[in-house]
Amino acid sequence: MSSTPSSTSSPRTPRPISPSIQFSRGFKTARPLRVALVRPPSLVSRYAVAAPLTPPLGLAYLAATVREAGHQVQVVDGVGEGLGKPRIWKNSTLLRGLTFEEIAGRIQPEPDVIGISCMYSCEWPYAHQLIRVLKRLWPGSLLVGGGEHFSAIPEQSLGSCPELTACVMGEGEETFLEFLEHVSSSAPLDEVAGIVYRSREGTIKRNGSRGRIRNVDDIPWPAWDLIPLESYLSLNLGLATLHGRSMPMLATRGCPFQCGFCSNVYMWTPFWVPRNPGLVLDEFEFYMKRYRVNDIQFFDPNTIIDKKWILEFAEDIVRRNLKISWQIPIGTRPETVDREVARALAGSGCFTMGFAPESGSPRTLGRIKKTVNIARMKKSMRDCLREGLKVKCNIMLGFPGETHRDVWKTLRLILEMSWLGVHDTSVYPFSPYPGTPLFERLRDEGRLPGIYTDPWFLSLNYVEFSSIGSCSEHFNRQMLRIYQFLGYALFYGTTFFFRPIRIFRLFRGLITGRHETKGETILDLFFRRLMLKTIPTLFASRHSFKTILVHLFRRLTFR
Ligand code: B12
Ligand code: SF4
Repeated sequence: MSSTPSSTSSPRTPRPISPSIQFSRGFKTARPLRVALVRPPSLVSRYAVAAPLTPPLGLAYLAATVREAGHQVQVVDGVGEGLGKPRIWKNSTLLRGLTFEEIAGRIQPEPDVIGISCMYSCEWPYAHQLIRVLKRLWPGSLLVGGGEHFSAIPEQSLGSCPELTACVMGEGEETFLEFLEHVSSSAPLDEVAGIVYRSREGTIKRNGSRGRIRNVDDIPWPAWDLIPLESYLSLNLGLATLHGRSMPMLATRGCPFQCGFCSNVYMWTPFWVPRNPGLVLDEFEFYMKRYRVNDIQFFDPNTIIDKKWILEFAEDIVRRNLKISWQIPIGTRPETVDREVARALAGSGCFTMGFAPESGSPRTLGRIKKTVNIARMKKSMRDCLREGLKVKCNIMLGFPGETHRDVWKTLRLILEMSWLGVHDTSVYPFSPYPGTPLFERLRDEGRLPGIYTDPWFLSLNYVEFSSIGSCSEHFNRQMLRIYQFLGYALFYGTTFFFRPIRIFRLFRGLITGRHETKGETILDLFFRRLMLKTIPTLFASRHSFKTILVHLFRRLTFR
């Protein structure tokens, strides 16, 4: 499933895949370090309708590996430990989670290494300040960054943040472990593949890249016991449709495609590797007993690539007689999804499925290197709908070079999807995320005004209406907003007009708290936020729409 990109270590080109490095399960360090892993709070636009809060899967994986190697590890989940404490930061941004002081107060004294996770570039302005605060408190600790943001622009991160010692690029487990080994034995960092670091002389150095972990079944399961998972589970938080206590999991790693707006190839290389389906289910069965979960939400960027694999996975769920639901919320590719696969998915409890056509214009698809056949995708959607799956589609508008004609073709696709019976859509403006080929092109052409400033980073977040910019040369941001509005209006207008029963189902889902579609979940989260704003004391954000109705009823009936 993998292909090899050109081999040059320039930050602008995909990193080469070095020969397979065996993940050393059972490795024990001779000199354990005190390691604190920190996730900063979530930052989204204060106008975001609904931005999901999810458990930190990557950090949980990293913590498990570090702990298994014998280090003393602590995780401070700046989101999960501060749920229900939203505040406004820098006027336009909603900060959800712990403040600098609260995070610092939770770190056990004198850590040798503090690892900061930054998954989203829009969260960098806060993470940046947090690093400064932590370095001031513990000048002797080494601060290391990891996650998508640091992997995308490590030199920029180190250059703008002198308190940072190194950035780990890409998949973190092996690289971070090797980094810790070098720190504990005071060995030179130039030997650690996969990092960019500040040398003793103060210069920023990029080491050679590291291959992806091949034997993924050996990676220790996420250390959820170090993370306040119950806070997320009890509030039914996650990225998928609310369906009870849902566990975030990975069935595969990476993606073999190279879309121009996605950082996959820089972060993961175009190498897709599935786990053994039986071991994925063993892990889930463990969670069922340990955390009383009933639903899996896969965080994989591309779960369904191999037909044999997905059929085996679905059959195994049936064979084990697991009474669970599961979801594939991130946009899937259509190649493997046919009627047989859709039937197997539905028969094994899968109930939601995301597709990502992104655009209805073949010209745009070519320009963004989204090698997808729209006719094939519509067929896959139809197969899923016929088997009773709830289908969501992701659309993007405003790509560089996109014309009005391209957008109209996309709007037509949106209408067709609604006509087919697709349940939900998202229509997002294109954002040039660091680490993506389109970002690099726009940056090199000088078309990203205010690049690397805090407002620029903050604008790269959930539907930031106030600062949405159009990267198309053919229409401006006002027009982009109109198109975006049109996209939603066409989709939901047509859906509710031709399928009015869905309006009833929507309200039923909101009232019962057991959702069938992503739209219900988004509205639920929206109501929670609205209530929090209007009647904050009564309605902490932890209450679901159903709980709010019960509260209201009790108040009205003086109970
Ligand atoms: C699932 C997902 C989500 C989920 C939740 C993800 C989560 N874990 O919390 C949801 C739906 C919430 C989400 C939201 C958004 N997402 Co998203 N998401 C993903 C996706 C598909 C998978 C992430 C994942 O769990 N991977 C699996 C785990 C194991 O990997 P990992 O988290 O990266 O962790 C590994 C390494 O990063 C590293 N690591 C991580 N932390 C640390 C820390 C240290 C110290 C070290 C050493 C290493 C390290 O080690 C880990 C183990 O190997 C990625 C794409 C991808 N391929 O990864 C996009 C991705 C991360 N998302 C992206 C974006 C842009 C967003 C949004 C901003 C979109 C928007 N328009 O608003 C929002 C964020 C808003 C917000 N502030 O909350 C971009 C980020 C690009 C960027 N530079 O900002 C990505 C890369 C997709 C893309 N377009 O290229 N997302
Ligand atoms: S957008 Fe999806 S299909 Fe394209 S490279 Fe990224 S993860 Fe793969």
